[in-house]
Amino acid sequence: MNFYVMTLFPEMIDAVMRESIIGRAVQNGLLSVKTYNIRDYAFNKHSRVDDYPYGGGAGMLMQAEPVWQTYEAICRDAGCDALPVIYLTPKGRTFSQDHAAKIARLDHVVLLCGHYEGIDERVLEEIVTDEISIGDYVLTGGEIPAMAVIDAVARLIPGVLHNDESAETESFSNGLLEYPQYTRPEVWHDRSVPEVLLSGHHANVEHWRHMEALKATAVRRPDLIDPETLTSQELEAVSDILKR
Ligand code: 6GU
Repeated sequence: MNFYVMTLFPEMIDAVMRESIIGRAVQNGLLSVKTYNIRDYAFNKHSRVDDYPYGGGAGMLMQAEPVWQTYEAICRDAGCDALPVIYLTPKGRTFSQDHAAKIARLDHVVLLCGHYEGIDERVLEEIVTDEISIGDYVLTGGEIPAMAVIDAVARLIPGVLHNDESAETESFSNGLLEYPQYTRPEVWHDRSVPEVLLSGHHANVEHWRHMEALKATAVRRPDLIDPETLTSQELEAVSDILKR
């Protein structure tokens, strides 16, 4: 899996991608994250990449040509005629686990980080294949969203997570939020670990975890639950919560 990030702040991405699980995966050759500074592809001697919007208004826009030249350089490096380009913008579709899974199947993907008030629409029309937002709030640029996308996709690539970090059992992989977890000591601040977890009865533990996950989801994210798909026992456990 090869990520190519078009940005005005490559150091931001490079620094984060060296750390932790993603850093280890890059070291192990399971993924690559290559940053391209759009300013390096400015076509004027002052390395300017922004200009005033036609029609007036506040703020500056990123010009089309440096973005285009950066994209062309990436295509040359990747040895491809064209590449999928995801533009990180608050106008995009909200990023989800499904979206991450689809991206994880690609060999190459370009992430375009906007800054200023936006990017000249014409280069977006020519190169962008998908637009992603990471939520309904506005950030100063697309770098943090790009890193969120890389992180969510990377952990789905086989080998990136070790067995004890498995992607399987966590929030969203089964459409539910995570069940509560406990480690030693057995009693802390007068709070005991739920009895069933000490029982050694694997099936009971699994059942308890499933019901806790379902209840947590009903309380926090009822929008993730379709009551039609629940068994009568599940429905009984959450119907009061869902009615609230
Ligand atoms: Cl992708 N970009 C910016 N600038 N702000 C955001 C965002 C993206 N997603 C949520 N807020």
